[in-house]
Amino acid sequence: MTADLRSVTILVPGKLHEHAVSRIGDTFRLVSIERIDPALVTAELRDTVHGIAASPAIGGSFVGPDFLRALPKVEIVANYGVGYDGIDAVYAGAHGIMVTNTPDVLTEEVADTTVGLLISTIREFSGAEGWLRAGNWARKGNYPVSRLTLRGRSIGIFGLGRIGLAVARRLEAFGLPIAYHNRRPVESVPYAYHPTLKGLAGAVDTLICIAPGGAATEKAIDAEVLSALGANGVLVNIGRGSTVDEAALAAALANGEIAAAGLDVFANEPNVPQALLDAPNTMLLPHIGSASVHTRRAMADLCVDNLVAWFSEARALTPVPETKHVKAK
Ligand code: NAP
Ligand code: 8YV
Repeated sequence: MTADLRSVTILVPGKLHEHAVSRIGDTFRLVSIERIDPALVTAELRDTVHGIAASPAIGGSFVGPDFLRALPKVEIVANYGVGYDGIDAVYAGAHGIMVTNTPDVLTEEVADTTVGLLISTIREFSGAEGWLRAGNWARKGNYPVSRLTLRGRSIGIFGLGRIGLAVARRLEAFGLPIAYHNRRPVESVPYAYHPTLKGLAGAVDTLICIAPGGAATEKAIDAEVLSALGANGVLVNIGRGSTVDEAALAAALANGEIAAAGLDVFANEPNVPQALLDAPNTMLLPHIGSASVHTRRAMADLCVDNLVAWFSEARALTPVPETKHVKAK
């Protein structure tokens, strides 16, 4: 690597994938602090840090105006993850700071996880395995047949983007009809578009959320949407926990207003509300959508490749839309 990059200081606040940390250390001057917190920014960091690599989705921390103001020389924030709701990208874009994320390299993995979560939720794989491991198969006989089936279901996708489309293609191959809701219809897809989320929920019995988090989708899946989904309804959320009103969801499950839910993401990770832990007919996963060695390494590489491209070629490989206009200094 060139001597130039060695003199560029990159801050890693909090935990980051070890391959990303190792590549940053081999390529740049790496500094770290315990968490994303402006109070931890020293005068030395203030004067020297030109880039940040972070995974703000973990632990609910946020790269916001306070943190960016504390680091006035920062030119780029490289997010480890495609969802960048942990960064104030609008503020960054307005202040000449590039934000990058890690799209595409995780799309197929997350789509695979979504389909696995959907089937496990409906066919109760977790409960059935627990039955076997507890010795109930030999002692009591067969695990009860599942109340629910994927057969005959109609799928609604909230967020037909890169991952949503990969999920749709998989489920199309399962012989299931697909509809979706985005702010805008997607051209050249054969799926039915619904201009409102409630309209989509009312038209299907299986709602899969793979929309981004943030203010625009905050608690979008609320009591009304769940009621529209109906008593045979299944919700799968692999997008962001903030998109679901978790109290309303727990109540809907407890009261039988919907039939089941499969959740990979939660509003306040890693804390899962007791009401959801207690709710019947749920499959709960600890945010593992992209979590294979293969895919996490590809995400780490793309996160660091963005920093390398920025500081050696004055361009970002995968800028987020809010900062596409930002030019290197
Ligand atoms: P993407 O290609 O940008 O797709 C996002 C889709 O959501 C777009 O179709 C967009 O369409 C729609 N959308 C955005 N805001 C909306 C709103 N306010 N109302 C309705 N629709 C909206 O992103 P992606 O790569 O598929 O990733 C999607 C999300 O998945 C990420 O942001 C992240 O939160 C989540 N994710 C989770 C995991 C996990 O491990 N569980 C892993 C990866 C990603 P319009 O712009 O037309 O509205
Ligand atoms: C990551 C994700 O695990 O890419 C995303 O948006 O939610 C996951 O792939 C997460 O961002 C890593 O912190």
